[in-house]
Amino acid sequence: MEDLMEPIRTLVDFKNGVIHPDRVIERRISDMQGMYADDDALNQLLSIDNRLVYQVKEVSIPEKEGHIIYSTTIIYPGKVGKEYFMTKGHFHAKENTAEIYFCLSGEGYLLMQTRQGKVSTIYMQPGVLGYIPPYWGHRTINTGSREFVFLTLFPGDAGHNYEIIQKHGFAKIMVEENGKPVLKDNPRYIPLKNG
Ligand code: S6P
Ligand code: ZN
Repeated sequence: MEDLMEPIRTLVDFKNGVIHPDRVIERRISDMQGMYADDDALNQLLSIDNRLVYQVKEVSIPEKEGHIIYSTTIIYPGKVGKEYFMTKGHFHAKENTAEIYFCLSGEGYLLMQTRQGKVSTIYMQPGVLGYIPPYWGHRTINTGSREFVFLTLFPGDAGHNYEIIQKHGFAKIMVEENGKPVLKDNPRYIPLKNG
């Protein structure tokens, strides 16, 4: 019983996410360089204000097999050019691990992609649970006019691999056209050679 841990009670607010997080990760426009199709639009925004794009509120859970890590993400409303504010996106380092996203408020899309470039999306609104099976890279996009807030749960030993998305991007991007979100081919996408 050397690993016996005390149970944890966490208060989660539907608008603000985890109320007393152990750690808050902030991603601003400057952290998102190279991730949007329109570099000029990003640099222009950056010259005005290095706005907060999203925040992850984490609870300290051991990053070990057997545990379930949970956190909430808030993506603020906004766009870089025509592209909506979004997370960086990643694969899990241990790729055969799944994840659950549960929308608490706002709206947006869960964009998923395999190494082979197969794409899938789930429209998220309060009450929608999105299941990300093993082997799917994932990113979330706020297509609404308010904060998009969701809870995530994933295996303790999943880990994160940001490199693939940073180098190759997602095959699709979500842009606003005539006031509506539209999924388009990403001009910056570089397919992986061997999947
Ligand atoms: C972790 C999970 C989420 C994201 C968060 C931010 O496996 O998928 O908690 O970390 O939504 O996204 P990203 O891509 O910057 O980690
Ligand atoms: Zn994940």
